[in-house]
Amino acid sequence: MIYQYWNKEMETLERSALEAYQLTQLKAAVAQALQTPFYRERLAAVGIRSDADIKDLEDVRRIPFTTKGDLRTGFPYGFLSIPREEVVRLHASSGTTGTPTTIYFSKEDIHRWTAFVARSIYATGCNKTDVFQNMITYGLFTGGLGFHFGGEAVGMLVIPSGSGNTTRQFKLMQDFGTTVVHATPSFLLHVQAKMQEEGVRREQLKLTRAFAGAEPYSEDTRRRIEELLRIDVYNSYGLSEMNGPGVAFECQAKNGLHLWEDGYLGEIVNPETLEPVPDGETGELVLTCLCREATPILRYRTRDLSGFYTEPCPCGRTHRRLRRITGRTDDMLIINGVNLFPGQIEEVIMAIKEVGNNYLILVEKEGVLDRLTVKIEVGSEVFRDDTRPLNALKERIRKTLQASITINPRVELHQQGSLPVSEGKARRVLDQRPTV
Ligand code: DLL
Repeated sequence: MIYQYWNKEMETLERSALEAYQLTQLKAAVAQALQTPFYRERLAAVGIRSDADIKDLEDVRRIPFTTKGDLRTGFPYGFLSIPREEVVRLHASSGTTGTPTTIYFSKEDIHRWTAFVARSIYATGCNKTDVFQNMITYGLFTGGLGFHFGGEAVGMLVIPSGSGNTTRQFKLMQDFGTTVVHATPSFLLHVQAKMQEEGVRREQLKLTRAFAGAEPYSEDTRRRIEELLRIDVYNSYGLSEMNGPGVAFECQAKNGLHLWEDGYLGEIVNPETLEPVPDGETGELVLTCLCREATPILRYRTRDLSGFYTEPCPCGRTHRRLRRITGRTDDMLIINGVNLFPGQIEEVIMAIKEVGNNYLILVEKEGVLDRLTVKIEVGSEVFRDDTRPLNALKERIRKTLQASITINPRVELHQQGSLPVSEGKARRVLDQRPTV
């Protein structure tokens, strides 16, 4: 395999030089943060009054963590560290769980972010001969414009199709010979199911690759999309607080996501003790933005669970790789006292070949007990007059799930296309238990 690099020098920089660069950037980020009242107070409390108080990379651990709650208290302009007139764009989180959080960008911030997205796209083997259909929400969400700018920087022809409207997406793919798409994995699965339904043949499309991210998905889901659509799927990770997409991305080796460490300083901590975990172990990812002046964010608790691979990547990049993010610390469900991550269910069911492309997890209260129901789409061939195969499949899924999650779920099988589909991030869990 011939690997291509957008910025070979930086992507393959020796670790010691990379860490020296990180230190310079960390000092700059701290200096910038000290421009905001929030960080001035937070940092003063631990004796950091100037960037000179940061002497080596280990000093990052002296900095207090920043949480989503902190960012909310600063809404709208509390974290802005440059004059308002220097700000050229804002992005915001959806705010479905409370006050939205806003990130501001200067011109230079947009350039730097764009370069990280371009680097990510290029690492998957794309170039200016590609036609790129960006099937993700544009607007305040970072996924649309982030990939749009990155795609243009690579020189690809970018089709800003946005999410939804599947029939129109097929038309665009056929008319313009789309080779690369970007979407959430759940939308890609929906696209594939619709393709079948509408009789669009794979041969009519020129697709080779997809970038899939913005929500967790399992390795089996990746494999499923790759097999059904006959494309390569690259995992793409990012979050609004760290600009958006382009934080960590898979290269052509497809074995973990390179965290672009010249832009983002990553730590893995135990979510309870907040102490670093031993090398390679799983914990909560904490990120410091090293590439933005308008909204400095230090040691942000992402809530995402991951860990670093310890062995080097065959592509030659020196930036460490994160393992697939399978869930968030705040995703965890407690069902009759047993801890369960929705990702564990996806891992089991997506490995069963009869299972279709969509599912929903329902949690209810039945008397004093919690009741877990997994609603799963399956192909129409299973729904026949003779219900024995359907019941047998249902029982097989139930048993496989129970063996893995140790909770006995109720399993419901539904016709392909009948469960709700989200155009943005999938909502996989419906927790209808009364809040106490
Ligand atoms: O989802 C940014 C993005 C856009 C990433 C397009 C990739 C592609 P937020 O809306 O702030 O930003 O959501 C960030 O989504 O903390 C994770 O919990 C989750 N997430 C994002 N990418 C992945 C992924 C964008 N590849 C939150 N795997 C993050 C698992 C992901 N979870």
